[in-house]
Amino acid sequence: MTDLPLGPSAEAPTHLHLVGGDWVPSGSGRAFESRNPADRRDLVGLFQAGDAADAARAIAAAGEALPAWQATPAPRRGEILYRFGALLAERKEEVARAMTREMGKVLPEARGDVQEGIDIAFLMAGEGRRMFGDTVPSELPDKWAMSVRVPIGVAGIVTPWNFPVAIPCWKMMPALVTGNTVVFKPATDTPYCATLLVRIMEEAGFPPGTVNLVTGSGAEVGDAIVGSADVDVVSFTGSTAVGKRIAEAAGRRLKRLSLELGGKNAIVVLGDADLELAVDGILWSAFGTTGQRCTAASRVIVERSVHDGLVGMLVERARSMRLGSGLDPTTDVGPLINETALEKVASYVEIGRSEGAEVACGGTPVRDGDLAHGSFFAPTILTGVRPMHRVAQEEIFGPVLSVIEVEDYEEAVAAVNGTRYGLSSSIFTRDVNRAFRAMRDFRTGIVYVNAGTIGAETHLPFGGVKETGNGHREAGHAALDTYTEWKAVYVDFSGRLQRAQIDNQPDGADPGQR
Ligand code: UN1
Repeated sequence: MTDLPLGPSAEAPTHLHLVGGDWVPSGSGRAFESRNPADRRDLVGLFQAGDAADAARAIAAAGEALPAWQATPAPRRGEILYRFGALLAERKEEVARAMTREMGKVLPEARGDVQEGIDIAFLMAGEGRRMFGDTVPSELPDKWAMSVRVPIGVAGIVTPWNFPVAIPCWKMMPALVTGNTVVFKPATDTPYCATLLVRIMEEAGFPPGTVNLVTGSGAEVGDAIVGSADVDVVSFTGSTAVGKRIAEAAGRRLKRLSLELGGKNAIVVLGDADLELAVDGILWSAFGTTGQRCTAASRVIVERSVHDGLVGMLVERARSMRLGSGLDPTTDVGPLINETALEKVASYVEIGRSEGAEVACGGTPVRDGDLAHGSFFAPTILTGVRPMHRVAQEEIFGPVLSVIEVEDYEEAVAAVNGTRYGLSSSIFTRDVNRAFRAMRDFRTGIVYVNAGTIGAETHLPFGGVKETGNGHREAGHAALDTYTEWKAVYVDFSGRLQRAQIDNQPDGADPGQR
């Protein structure tokens, strides 16, 4: 992100912040550009380089909107989510195309990203009429006991660029339906997608101040949101390093925090697997979204008996994958998000080589012809990787797949679990007993059998163990836990004082009176 003085641009529209229902410029007087990663000559737009004062104004607006929004019955709030889901469905193609242009993923995947936003909107709209609590018997006669979910307050939503619609929706939909108001800070690589999304939310009827948008850097806007005493819950998806910093800042204020962080996801291929199917699953998981998913497969752990055959098939298919603009229907793999990402990916290939891995295909940026103006990197397969090599341990977030050869299932499990992350994992086998063992043994928040590591559905909990997060889950009804407090309510209709744990015991007398 390079800051520019803010002024009208002949080249591209300038977009504003949404604060308390008004579209307003940043007080900073600065702007930043968003460009197409497939062709940097294409300027998508100019966006406000927000600062801490902008964040503070948005937080105040969210706070002001809170009482009315909390007082709105949850089913009514849900109806606005339904309208949003329906509008997003109507505008799916437009939003998907904007996403491909701004973020680079191929159009069918961009449509999938928008669809995930629609799905969570409808799922959470329904929560407006569920949001189950417990109604349980009291241990005392003539007494009622129940628990209800209550909103926490202002939610700070800090999102990455790799799912520019789905992830903000995963976070904002449960936050809003449960009665929180939102300050949304999207990644600086995808501010246009965020602006479109918020405009559609506005059109759906979210009242002024319930959703506020502030664009700008993590250092200025993100830190201001996380550090604010008036933000009650923060949800962040991004790197483990940034997540740890946020956890420290939020911890100082005992703030509710949901973190969705790195992954080093593995696909295990056993000797009895359907290899054609495994190859399809591996390529889709490793090179889909150019490897830029938290759930992407970056390791294949394969039994010796099928290692050479599998590698041969993978390399042949990977070599034939076409790089290009995601808007071109013949493209298999789009660009990386920016040049910094490309340099990081290239450096990991070198690290792999220096550790003794062999580059079986890819390994270099691609700058020929039409690709000269984008950040393209060839789908890369490294062989001869050992489980403790850096390329098998660290998140690369690009189209680099490490192949690890193992002797048997036990060695495969040790390799799957031998990283600091634990998001997604998969096994290809025809042996039902070993499939069930994998479901038990793989220490990840998501396990797939005979499918790749990507493609989670929005009505199941999404998240991981170890340094992938801090124990929260997104999506599914589990997402409600991030954005609500439990309130336990007791109603005594006996008309007399009843002491729990005392008056209902056989020796009901107070020990002090015995
Ligand atoms: C992410 O990469 O952070 O399961 C989210 C999947 C998608 C979501 C990925 N449904 O790959």
